[in-house]
Amino acid sequence: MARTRGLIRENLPLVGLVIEVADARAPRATRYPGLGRLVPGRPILTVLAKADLADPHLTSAWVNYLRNSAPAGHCAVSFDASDRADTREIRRLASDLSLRRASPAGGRAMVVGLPNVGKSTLINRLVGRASARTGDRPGVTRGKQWLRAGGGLLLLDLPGILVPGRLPARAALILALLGMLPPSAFDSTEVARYALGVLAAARRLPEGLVPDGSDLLERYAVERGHLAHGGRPDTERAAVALVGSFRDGRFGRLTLESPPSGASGAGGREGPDYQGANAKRSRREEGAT
Ligand SMILES: Nc1nc2c(ncn2[C@@H]2O[C@H](COP(=O)(O)OP(=O)(O)OP(=O)(O)O)[C@@H](O)[C@H]2O)c(=O)[nH]1
Ligand SMILES: [Mg+2]
Repeated sequence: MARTRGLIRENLPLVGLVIEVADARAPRATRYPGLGRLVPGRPILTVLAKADLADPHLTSAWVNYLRNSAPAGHCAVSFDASDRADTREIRRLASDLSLRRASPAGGRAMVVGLPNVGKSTLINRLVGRASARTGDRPGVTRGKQWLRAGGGLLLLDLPGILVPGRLPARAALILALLGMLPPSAFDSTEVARYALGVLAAARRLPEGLVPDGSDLLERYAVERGHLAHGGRPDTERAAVALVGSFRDGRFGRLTLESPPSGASGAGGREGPDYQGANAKRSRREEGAT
């Protein structure tokens, strides 16, 4: 959304800190790539939200990686909206970092990130009540809104920013799977097939579904009773159901991307980057990364 980039530029002089929200399940694909250039001269606190849905070991590895690789003065932290200790820690960090700037920008922070990543939810936790509207679809916040978070902290809630241009195929699949793209922007059967590839690699396929080379989505549709006329598997309906279950964490805590190798993680564990069914094509389309 070009309009959100305009709002960020316009309001930058008013804040001492930028709080960047990304999804702990895919901290690479869900960060806005040009953020540093968009907010020059401001520290960035990267918050890996929805940590309750992500693999905790990989979340620690990502936080370590981001802390070690970020420019001085920046910071990274994970966030589970149901964990009060996480909220307290972010409130403390945000106050400290934003107050490094003199008033009036000191003590003020803007919260930025892709649509549906959890910006307004984070703000509501920091504020201590449901002041900003939230919802499980992209595009809930439409205008800007300042909210007082206590401890002298003032927060700016903004609509989501969209990555400009065409996304690499794998990033698009991840964003679609995590609910950060409007349903009109992707083919749900393609996204469901990617999700099934992830679940197969993680050995988390729904019970009764064995990866034997045949079409997993068709068999999932049959198993779940998603049938069209004539008893054919209704892969569209099955795909929507599967993607919904994945987003709700019903297949367990899963992270889709690991930090670059060599990054120190808790316990030294590195998870696979799930390439899903489109592995070869995606890598080719993304080019050397
Ligand atoms: N499980 C879980 N869900 C979360 C968490 N944080 C946010 N959500 C859910 O994610 C969805 C999106 O949250 P919002 O706070 O509305 O996201 P947003 O970034 O403000 O979205 P837009 O305003 O549409 O750009 C909502 O359904 C939230 O309940 C979290 O820590 N854990
Ligand atoms: Mg919002």
